[in-house]
Amino acid sequence: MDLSLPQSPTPADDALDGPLARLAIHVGDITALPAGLRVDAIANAANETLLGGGGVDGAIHRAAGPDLAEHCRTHHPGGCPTGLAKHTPAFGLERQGIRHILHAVGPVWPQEDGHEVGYAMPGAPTDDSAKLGYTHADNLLASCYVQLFALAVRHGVRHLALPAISTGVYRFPKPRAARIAFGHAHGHLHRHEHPERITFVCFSDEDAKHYHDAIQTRGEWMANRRRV
Ligand code: AR6
Repeated sequence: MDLSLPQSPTPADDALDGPLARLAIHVGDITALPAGLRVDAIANAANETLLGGGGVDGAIHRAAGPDLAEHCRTHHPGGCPTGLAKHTPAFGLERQGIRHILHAVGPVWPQEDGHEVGYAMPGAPTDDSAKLGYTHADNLLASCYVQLFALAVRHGVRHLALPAISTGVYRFPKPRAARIAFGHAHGHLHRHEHPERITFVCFSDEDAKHYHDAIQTRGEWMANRRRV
């Protein structure tokens, strides 16, 4: 299912809304995207080994086949530190027109004794409506997106599909992660011609709602975030 994004009703919002035409939300499996979307690169929510795991990482490794892990072992023997991203070919996913996999390692949302300790910076607000950019995890997730977009530019990607990095096993709060993903995608598209399109791939309608909420309320939170 593809969902169109809300467009600006007022000219005053044009600067904010220009890149919206190049953003989309798709609900489904990132390893089985409709051919009509013409996605040529997908991002992976990897771990630091780059050798595969569960969740979207497991699905991508299964769809790409064993050559992917072998390539990572040979070309990225140190794996990838959290907050960075690495490029590989798409191997078995090339049958679907995908040429690149961009593997980002998102942060684990910190917990101690079962309690969230994500808002660690002194003076930071303590709920999820708080300004973005006050936690180390915010900045590491933001860094993933910056790195992914830089790799997409370097490899001439035209249409990049992004999963919701860190929001599964790594427990990053989903509304917060959607704001970070949208904010950085929007900022990148505002300044760059490539990729031409970015699609947020959500595994459920509920996950897609976090992106819709982030976009609809962007006027409230984008001005207040702490830029990194
Ligand atoms: N297509 C699209 N989205 C998916 C798919 C899929 N096939 N499968 C899961 N999701 P996660 P993380 C969504 O756990 O939190 C792995 O073991 C899922 O609903 O895949 O960054 C790695 O090896 C969630 O919203 O990634 C790492 O060890 C989002 O993808 C660790 O998990 C991310 O969930 C990374 O954890």
